[in-house]
Amino acid sequence: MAFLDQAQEILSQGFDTARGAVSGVAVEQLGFVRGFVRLCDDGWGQGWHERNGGNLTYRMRDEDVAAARPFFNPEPGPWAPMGVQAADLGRAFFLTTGSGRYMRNVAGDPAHNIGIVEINPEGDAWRIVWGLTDGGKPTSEFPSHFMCHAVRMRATDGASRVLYHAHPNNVIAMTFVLPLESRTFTRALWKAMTECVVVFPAGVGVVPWMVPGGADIARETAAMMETFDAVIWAQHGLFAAGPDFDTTFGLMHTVEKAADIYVRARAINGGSDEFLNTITDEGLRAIGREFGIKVNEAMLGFPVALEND
Ligand code: 2HA
Ligand code: ZN
Repeated sequence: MAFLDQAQEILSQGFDTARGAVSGVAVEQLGFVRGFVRLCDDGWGQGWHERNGGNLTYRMRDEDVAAARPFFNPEPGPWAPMGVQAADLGRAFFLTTGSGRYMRNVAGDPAHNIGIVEINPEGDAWRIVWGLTDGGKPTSEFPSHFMCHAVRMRATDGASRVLYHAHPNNVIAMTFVLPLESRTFTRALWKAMTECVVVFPAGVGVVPWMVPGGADIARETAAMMETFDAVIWAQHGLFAAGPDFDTTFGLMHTVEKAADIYVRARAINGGSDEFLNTITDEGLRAIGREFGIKVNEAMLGFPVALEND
């Protein structure tokens, strides 16, 4: 009997090991996981993810869940309360980077550095069903991601699925010198590069400096995401939302590139923001008309005709 017990134990350990090995490889091959991993690697390549900086989440489609489910852990982890709630994300599944894990390491070992969490029916707790091996947990910014997902999902009729947080240098540098207002940042960025108004026609939100990682910054950021799909955190970084990995990475990239140009233009202008040449508000409106895009009028000055009234 003892021999049989031992044999059974060895067999089941063998199954678990084999299952674990196959699961890692199999989940990694799924399209949404490959897109997620590529974004992490691209962000690292851009220099936006020092040490464990930055994080990424993806709200999975039903078909993503169905494809990954055969490889879920035999026993899900325990429920962990989030300190925030969004009832319409109850029972959703997210792919997420891990707390304290490095973007630099994601491509080399996805199962260790990222994982899939399931949300409880009430929408206020997660549990790990795949990945984040060796005691990992979802990103410390999961509450902010979660609340922003809820808002962007509603604002886009379900289209928004990706939430990306990074620490790009020039966006952060701008938060040292400009008033921390959405309108000021939006105008500076729109006028830094012609296509910005097409890429983020609503503008960018700005959240003043706050302690990261908690429910307070999650609520502030989510409130901004009612209007904007890009929100700057002063002295910290940027949050970007989008329907897929390309669009979301592209948004992060475009905002940071515009910030880079703005910072350079000010530097070669002796630090002043009084530029000799700039894009006018009428120019921004004209781009909107030409590209069939609704530009957020609240960010623009009065039309010339009104100003002269
Ligand atoms: O993951 O970026 O904001 C580390 C962070 C926290
Ligand atoms: Zn951060």
